[in-house]
Amino acid sequence: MKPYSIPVDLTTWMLKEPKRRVVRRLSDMKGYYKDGRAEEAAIQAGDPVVYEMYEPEIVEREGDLAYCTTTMYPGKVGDEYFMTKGHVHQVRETAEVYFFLKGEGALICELPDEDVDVRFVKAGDVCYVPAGWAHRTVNTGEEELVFFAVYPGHAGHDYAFIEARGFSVRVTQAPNGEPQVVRER
Ligand code: M6P
Ligand code: ZN
Repeated sequence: MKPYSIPVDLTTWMLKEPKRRVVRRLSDMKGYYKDGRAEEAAIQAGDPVVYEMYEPEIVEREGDLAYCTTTMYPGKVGDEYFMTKGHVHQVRETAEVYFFLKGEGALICELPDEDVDVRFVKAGDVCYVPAGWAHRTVNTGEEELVFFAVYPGHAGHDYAFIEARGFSVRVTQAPNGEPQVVRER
């Protein structure tokens, strides 16, 4: 790999000409939301895009850094805000940095069987996800939530781990309209 630079659109924060664009619709994450009936109804009603990712380069080599921008759309399934699938890194000894660029939301981090941390974030916040912690982002706002993420190229995404056990908390809208953290177990 050689040094390079790429422009970012400072309004949308999209990376210009990404090599890979991944779009995740609700149907790509069946079973993730607590309210299965609301999930199925939303899929039947149009299957909304929940989030998309833009990667400038496909980086998998140890020593290099992978990075991408994620745009999460506003929305809910039942009272649960739109969220990412969430993952833990296949190589557990790898961390990640998030820089929130637009909107407001929550970052759920969980060290399996040990600890869980939910922090409410907004544009301008930088978050550090230490090695070994699973992570999921939630859009609690009424506009897009956009963030930039950087992590070791060889980290890998372990989704099966999250599919099997989920996170121990969910972020939902309380009756007063505010986001709240609800424990699952
Ligand atoms: C961030 C990074 C990416 C991740 C994306 C979406 O941009 O952590 O590695 O792919 O969020 O999250 P997920 O992979 O859990 O769907
Ligand atoms: Zn990650």
